[in-house]
Amino acid sequence: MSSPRRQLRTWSVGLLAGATVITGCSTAASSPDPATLTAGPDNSGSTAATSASPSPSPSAGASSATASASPSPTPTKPLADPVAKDVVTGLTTPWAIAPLKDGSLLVCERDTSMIKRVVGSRASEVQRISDVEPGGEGGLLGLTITPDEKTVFAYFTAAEDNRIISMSWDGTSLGEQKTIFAGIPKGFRHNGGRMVIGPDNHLYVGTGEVGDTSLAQDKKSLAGKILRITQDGAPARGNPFGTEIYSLGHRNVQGLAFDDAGRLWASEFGDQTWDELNLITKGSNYGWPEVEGSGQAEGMTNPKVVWSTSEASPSGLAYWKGSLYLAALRGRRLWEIPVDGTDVGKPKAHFTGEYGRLRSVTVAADGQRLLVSTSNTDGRGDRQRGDDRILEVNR
Ligand SMILES: [Ca+2]
Repeated sequence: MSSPRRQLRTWSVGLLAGATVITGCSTAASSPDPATLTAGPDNSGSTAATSASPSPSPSAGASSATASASPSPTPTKPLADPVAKDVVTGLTTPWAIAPLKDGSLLVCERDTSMIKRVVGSRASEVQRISDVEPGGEGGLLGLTITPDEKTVFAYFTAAEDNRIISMSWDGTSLGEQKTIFAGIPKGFRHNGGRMVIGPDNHLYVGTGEVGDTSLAQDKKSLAGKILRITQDGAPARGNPFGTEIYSLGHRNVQGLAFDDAGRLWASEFGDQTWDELNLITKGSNYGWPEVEGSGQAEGMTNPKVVWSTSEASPSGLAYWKGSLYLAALRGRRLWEIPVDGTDVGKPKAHFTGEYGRLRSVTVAADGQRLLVSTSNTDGRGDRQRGDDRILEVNR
């Protein structure tokens, strides 16, 4: 574990502008420390946060090798401001992007049930997924592809449930739909849907509590959880409760990303006040509905960052160049959160209001840029010319 001192901070952005929030952390045995940080809506000057670590070694965790490959301290060279340009326009409710090594993209559309391929600036239909029943926040949601690009997974809302299918991918077309996991509760709202393949090759899946808050704490329900399953849909070995459940107490997980040390981060919609960025550990309870944002509840893990819902309403999440990038729907901006081990620096906003609602953010297959999709055709946005679009972000 890294120094307990540095696990005790929750950045607070928004409602309590300038206020300090000090919270407990997931490890009950950690000693409290009066470390304080203040965070306000001021989005300038955050680069210092990434380089302020007094320690050259980010962590002593089991998987720290990748993070500490260099014996010297973290370089301090600040990154240039990110610049965005259109990759493709004219999409309808794009929800998730699966980048391919040849530079093209697979993208799924929530409301059309379609998987499209984007080559250059042109999108064309690959396949309409059958059995999708779009409605409310449901529809064709998650999409991810294995590193060998042979298998595609999709998460969608069907007639009775949310489910996950796999399909083979041969470079041009998708094979037969195979349901690998069914029975995730569905609702008009809070259907979760994000999927990511972990360093262990298992699928990590964010679900929502479908508007029934009690389900989030119910270990017998798949709602309001992060699941960890094999690519065949079985509970992954080593899960904390002997089931598919990896963590609980979530309201509606919308973003999942692994950092370069193999830690899992998740974004989550709050209710009326606080959206969350959480560092996910096996078996931990993230508080909902007992706690929204940070609290003192026994046995519950506090977020690393909270935002007022008007500044975030977070969806997709990606780790790139030492930071997490979080796409904000209602907040209409891309949040950058510097990561240093298990600690985070001051969040910084990019593109505020420029592109409207942002749904997903994914690292391109070559690692050189981010791909960010808008969500202005989802019924809650103001449609601009060209919406919805996928942007390429460079810096
Ligand atoms: Ca929480």
